[in-house]
Amino acid sequence: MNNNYDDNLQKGWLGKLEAGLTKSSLSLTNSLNELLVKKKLDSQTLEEIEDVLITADLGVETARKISKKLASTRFGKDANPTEVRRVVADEIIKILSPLAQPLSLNPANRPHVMLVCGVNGSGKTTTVGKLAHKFVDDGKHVMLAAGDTFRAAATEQLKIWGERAACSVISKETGSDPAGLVFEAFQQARKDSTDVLLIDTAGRLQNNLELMEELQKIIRVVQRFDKTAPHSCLLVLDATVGQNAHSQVEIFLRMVNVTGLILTKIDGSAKGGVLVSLAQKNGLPVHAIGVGEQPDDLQTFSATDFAFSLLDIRT
Ligand SMILES: Nc1nc2c(ncn2[C@@H]2O[C@H](COP(=O)(O)OP(=O)(O)O)[C@@H](O)[C@H]2O)c(=O)[nH]1
Ligand SMILES: [Mg+2]
Repeated sequence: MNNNYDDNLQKGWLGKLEAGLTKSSLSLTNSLNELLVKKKLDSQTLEEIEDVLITADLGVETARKISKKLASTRFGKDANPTEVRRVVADEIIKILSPLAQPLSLNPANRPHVMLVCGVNGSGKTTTVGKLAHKFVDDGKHVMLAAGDTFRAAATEQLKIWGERAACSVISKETGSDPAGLVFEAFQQARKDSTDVLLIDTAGRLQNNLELMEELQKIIRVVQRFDKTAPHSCLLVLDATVGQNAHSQVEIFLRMVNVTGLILTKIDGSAKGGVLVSLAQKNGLPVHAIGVGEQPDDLQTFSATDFAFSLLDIRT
């Protein structure tokens, strides 16, 4: 009974992941399938495969690696699209597996502080809401800090997520100092024996310096209570921006000590492959991916599920 339930749950997840990655998968697999009709794996075909992989945002390095692998194992043979897709998937799994690390809470942290950052519209507030749901479901006592005091709508949006997840939201009027708000939130969290404090932030990238100062001030404030905080510093990236995600990672790495990534909007993106080049380049853990706007549309990241869905491989 339990196994069936787990199986169904697993199928549900996979179905969502596959559906989410449909756009990315279609463009990649169609290009590969079309390219490989009646072809031998010669130098020209390998180069063309490389181009397709680069176009799918997998990155130049990964594309080269895959074409080398194909050259060393299948050179001169008929290009079987299914086999090629399998080789691509296996390479992606190799790259992503070490980075697929679920987000974990350390119970020694009272509370465990998660700072969530990223540019405007990347999905920070939504991700904070989804994480709140997940932790509440796990029986944790969760508190949210509405650190994006720049936009009134952001606070309202977080309050709605807080209500849905039945956890408290600490907020202040628009324009308040986010660090002051976080100070109050931390005090309250300690009083309430909160397990996890999730801090939403603003993402005004048009003013890098201000944003950096704001984030660093928030960090200084939490470190007054706990030198080891924030225990997680999550960078939220929108998968639809493709290669732009690289510059966002660079910018945020200069501002804060990013401990892991969450990639959102995989469901609306044809550029899900960018996750592979991001991983290859930065070696940052990938904790979860967003596949929709509902509370349970945040999946723990699995390299194999991701690669098989992206290459449309069914087991
Ligand atoms: N389809 C889809 N939409 C998402 C996902 N995550 C966030 N969104 C939507 O993206 C928009 C911006 O999200 P928001 O959380 O407000 O971004 P923020 O500015 O970084 O806080 C909202 O309309 C969200 O509903 C996701 O994984 N999939
Ligand atoms: Mg927001």
